[in-house]
Amino acid sequence: FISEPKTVAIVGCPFRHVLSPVIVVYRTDASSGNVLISGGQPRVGVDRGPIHMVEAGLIEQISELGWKVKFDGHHQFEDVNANNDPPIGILKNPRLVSRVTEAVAKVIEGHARLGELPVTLGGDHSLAMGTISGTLSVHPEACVVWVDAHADINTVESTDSGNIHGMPVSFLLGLGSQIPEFSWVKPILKTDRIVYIGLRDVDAGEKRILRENNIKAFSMHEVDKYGIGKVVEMALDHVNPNRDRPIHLSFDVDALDPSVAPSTGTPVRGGLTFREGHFICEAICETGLLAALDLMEVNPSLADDVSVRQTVQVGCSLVRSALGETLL
Ligand code: B3U
Ligand code: MN
Ligand code: MN
Repeated sequence: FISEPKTVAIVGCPFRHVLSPVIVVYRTDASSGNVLISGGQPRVGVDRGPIHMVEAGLIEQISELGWKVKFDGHHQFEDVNANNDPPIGILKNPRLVSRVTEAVAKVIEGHARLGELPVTLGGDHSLAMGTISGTLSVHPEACVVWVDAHADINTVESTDSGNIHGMPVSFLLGLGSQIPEFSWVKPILKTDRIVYIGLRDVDAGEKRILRENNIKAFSMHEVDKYGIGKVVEMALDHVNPNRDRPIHLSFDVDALDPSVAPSTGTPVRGGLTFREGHFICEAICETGLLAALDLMEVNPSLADDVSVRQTVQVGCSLVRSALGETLL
């Protein structure tokens, strides 16, 4: 399904619908003595992660691996007015997220139809609603490998945060009550066509959803128990038993341990090592079935320069591993 000359299309999505952990200011209330926490307002808009990755030389690096690379600039989202977008229930910026992800879905679909391999740089993981919709509209038989600290499978009913980056999988599966603003998202993903690797911060409601729908997940516990090699093999045996389905790899950089990828919105300790993360990408590359790749949640807006550089470098090297870079 990837045509000759083998072409990667870089889809830069510098979009974030909510700036997760905001700079927190602690002060003490004079009368009560209580510590008050005042965060900045969640801000909506640009995320420079994808811009950093391209500036770090990602396009050239992919070319050196023998790919033809298409990149005509990052997607522009600033025309969307976040102020006209009141919450629906507690979902934050629902119209904005819907418009952005629908646009991304069309872009990914276009590249997939041309036989190109779309590599989407995010940006927050709500974007995967778009990328996976795009992939599945061209390759309905495709499967999804979702690498993340989080399951991102909250429904409209189960979400506590209202952050849509914690929900894209439920939208793709058609779980939970449907909201008209997202009617373009078709429930085209089947519960046995997605598998998780790296989970360690899963909400109680999400655990129930995973269990009730029999969705296969390899948490960090299984990575520790079996080793990453066995986990990837078991994951692929589940979603791709005959190794004949196209694979959409959606990689949230927060799957890696924060010591490896510190510059991300919701770091969770106890994550994948540098090598475990790369092994997943290398092993999926070796199948020859990679049809689309997301590298999400690189977030330079909070961390210091050293952490940003480290995370951007790791992001680029994960992409290279998925596209054929080998150690020997
Ligand atoms: N499960 C929580 C936290 C979370 C999910 N994804 C991220 N954070 N990045 C939620 O908000 O749904
Ligand atoms: Mn995620
Ligand atoms: Mn995550």
